[in-house]
Amino acid sequence: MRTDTGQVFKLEDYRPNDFSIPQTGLTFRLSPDATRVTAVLTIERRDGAAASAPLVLDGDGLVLKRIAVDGRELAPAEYLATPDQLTILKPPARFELLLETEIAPASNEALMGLYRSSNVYCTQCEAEGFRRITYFLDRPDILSVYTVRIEAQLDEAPLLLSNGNPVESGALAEGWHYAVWHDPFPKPSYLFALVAGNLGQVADSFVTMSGREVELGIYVEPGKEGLAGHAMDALKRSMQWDEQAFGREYDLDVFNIVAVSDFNMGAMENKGLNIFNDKYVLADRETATDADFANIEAIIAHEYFHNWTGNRITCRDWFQLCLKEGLTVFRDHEFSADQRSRAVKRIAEVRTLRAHQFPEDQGPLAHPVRPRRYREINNFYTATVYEKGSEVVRMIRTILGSQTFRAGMDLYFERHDGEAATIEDFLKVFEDVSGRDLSQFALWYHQAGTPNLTVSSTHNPVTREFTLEIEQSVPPTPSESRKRLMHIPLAFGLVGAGGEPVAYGGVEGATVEDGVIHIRKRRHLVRFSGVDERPAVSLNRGFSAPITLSVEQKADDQFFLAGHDSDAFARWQAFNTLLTDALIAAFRQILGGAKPVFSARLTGLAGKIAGDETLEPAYRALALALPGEADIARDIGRNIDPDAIFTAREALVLAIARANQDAFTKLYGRLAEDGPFSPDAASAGRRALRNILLDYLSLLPGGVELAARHFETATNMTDRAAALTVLAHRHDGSPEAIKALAGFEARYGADPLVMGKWFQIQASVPGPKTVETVRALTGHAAFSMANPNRVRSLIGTFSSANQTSFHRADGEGYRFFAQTVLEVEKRNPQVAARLATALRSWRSLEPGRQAKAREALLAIANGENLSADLRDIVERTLA
Ligand code: 0A1
Ligand code: ZN
Repeated sequence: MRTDTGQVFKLEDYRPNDFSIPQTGLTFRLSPDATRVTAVLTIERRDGAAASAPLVLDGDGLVLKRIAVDGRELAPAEYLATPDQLTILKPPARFELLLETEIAPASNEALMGLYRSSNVYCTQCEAEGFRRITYFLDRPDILSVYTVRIEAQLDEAPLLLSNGNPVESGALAEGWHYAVWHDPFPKPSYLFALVAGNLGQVADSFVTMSGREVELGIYVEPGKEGLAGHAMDALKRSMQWDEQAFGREYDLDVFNIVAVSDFNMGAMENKGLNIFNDKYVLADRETATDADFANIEAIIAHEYFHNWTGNRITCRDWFQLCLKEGLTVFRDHEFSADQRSRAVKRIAEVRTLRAHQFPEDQGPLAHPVRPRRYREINNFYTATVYEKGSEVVRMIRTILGSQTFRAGMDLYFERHDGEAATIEDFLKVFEDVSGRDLSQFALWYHQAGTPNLTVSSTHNPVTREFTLEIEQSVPPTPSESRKRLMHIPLAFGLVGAGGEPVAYGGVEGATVEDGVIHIRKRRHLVRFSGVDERPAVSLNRGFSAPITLSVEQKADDQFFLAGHDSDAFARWQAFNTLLTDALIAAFRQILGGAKPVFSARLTGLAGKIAGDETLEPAYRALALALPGEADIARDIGRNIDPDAIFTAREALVLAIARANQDAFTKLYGRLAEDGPFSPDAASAGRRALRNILLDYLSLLPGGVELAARHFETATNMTDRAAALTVLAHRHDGSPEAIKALAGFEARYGADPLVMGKWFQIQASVPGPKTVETVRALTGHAAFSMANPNRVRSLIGTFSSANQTSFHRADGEGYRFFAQTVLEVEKRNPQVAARLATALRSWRSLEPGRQAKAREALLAIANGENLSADLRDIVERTLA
């Protein structure tokens, strides 16, 4: 574990290194406890660097075994080696450096650098893991051409993979063998990868737009080859889509993907050798839900798209992380939108953004999309960098229009291919192709916080003028108390009584182009002339900007838009706003000791939407999924009592179920599966609608039997997991729930990924008891504190998706959590630090819980030998 030096890295301190490493040769002699790494680096002093400058290489916990310059072993006085740094005091201007280090992959539980997962050797080098393999200039602006030789025992590791194209392979003495790989594209060290082990292969090929044939391989645990078909299909569709949508062609002769079961994140875009968390590769109807199928497709695409946005053009430094991540998320979102339903995809994206990025932006961990400082870069793989980063790219397209945006992207690839670039470089291409000034827009990268727009409207029938009064504000965030005014592209529509767009004569008070109001000042009075009747206003259509809105809107208008807005996102939003308003009112009623009541108009509209055959089933399912408890808490903002929120939400579910019992029952019956299983979006949408109807119906008489039948007759994991969730959550402790949980465990006990779902379902059972359940489940045979997926399924779900148990009023949820975070941290600081972010919104709790949450944070902060990762998160959270 890297020691915490407390050092803060600052953007303004960036300067290029005095040296470059044009060539990197690596030889690995693999063994679980003592792998020998020989690095042969061609090093050159850069023009202009002082001749006296020493060469300082990064290391992390390394043991140096040998060092030579141009074939001559160095004397001890000529260098300085610590586990974390190697300094060569008087290096020549151009030389070959030979380094030998010894590392122990089998005991690497942090899963950074070279490690073992189920006896497979694999690597993870982003962000700073390469320095755990050998000493290097481990920073993204050092681009080098790699040649890698891997030696291993043939029976232990018949498969030897690295980046680039295979060059040669053969047998060695005493049962060893070797393979050599060469990657002609200069790359930063974080994209290096090696895999060696015994794996099953699924092979295919792809012919690129210029007619080159690329060999594709997906490698999985032997016996699981049958589960890689969906991933392979998604890969081929991604390759084709990037050619069509962005003109980007694949550039090597081979493209390999390896699935491993111990992985800190989702997947990694190493050049030509993507390494995946197996959760995002393996799928069939029996083991994966529709959500899993969609995630696999999106993550396969994401990593593949990095080949251009991240690999061919990489980041100058880690402050520019969003340059590759925000842009690549935008690309994978567009891919999924093209493959599935655009409207449904957009709603799902916004729900995710609000659930993860909004609380980050509104709490102590808020940071700009391009941060200016960090202590531990691992903690900046955040929803802000990824998801808000993607929204910022989307806004550039909204402002420029699709064609100019594409021209800008073409220029970006042309101008910066082979370089390590910055956000300034990225913005510049769009300024150059459009002739626009994006300097105010650039604040989206530099300024943290979610902007808010307050909007009110007036209509004057005499002057036939319709006026929108719009005011922007950006709330203060840590270390940024004063904010500058942003450029916010606000897509809108004026909707007439029949649902048609309302025509207007002219507009004054703001630039309005193609249905977008460009907000640039603190306050705009936008006046539309020639408007006879007061229209309803549909705002932030398509979620054109990642902001919050405070709109003075009559409930009548909101109901009208929920039924008639021609923009599918805005229509969904209108209904969601009605639900949120009703839930917040109910929350207040409960705190005041009253029983909540809901209008028949609202519960009736839920029924209407459910049965509206003009809407896609997936869309209807999303509309019926009420705002989550955490969403409601975020909208309330302060003095949160999670129990009252839970009660309010349950009351609304019941009210909707009761008001629509007959219609829901009939629709549920009609949606029963009739044809063969398909994971496609339309079939998944029907399952989603049927499963949410089950959730409602399960609260009515006969509900538990219905859910048990749904479980028993399920022919796929989506339906089975949905029914199990309903039984466990809504009928906790019932014989049906107990039987289903046991049946699921008996059936899937030997499948670790599916058992993850079983842990997840139980960790999210509402109510105080779940703390004890989760504590007991940490002792289950299928659970392991060393496996990130299992830790996330059980502990991550408990802390981020169980409001009533995690936030138990007596603080027991927090105490258990703090202990567990410290236990995970001993092995894997990165996973522990990410877990700990579950407490980031502690200040919005009511005072009693707030005090208990703070105690838990202090208990973590007082842990012994805290890693840089965890210390950074707890200290910022407490600050
Ligand atoms: N670049 C990857 C994410 C990633 C980041 C860090 C990792 O280290 C543990 C692993 C993966 C992506 O965006 O997919
Ligand atoms: Zn990425």
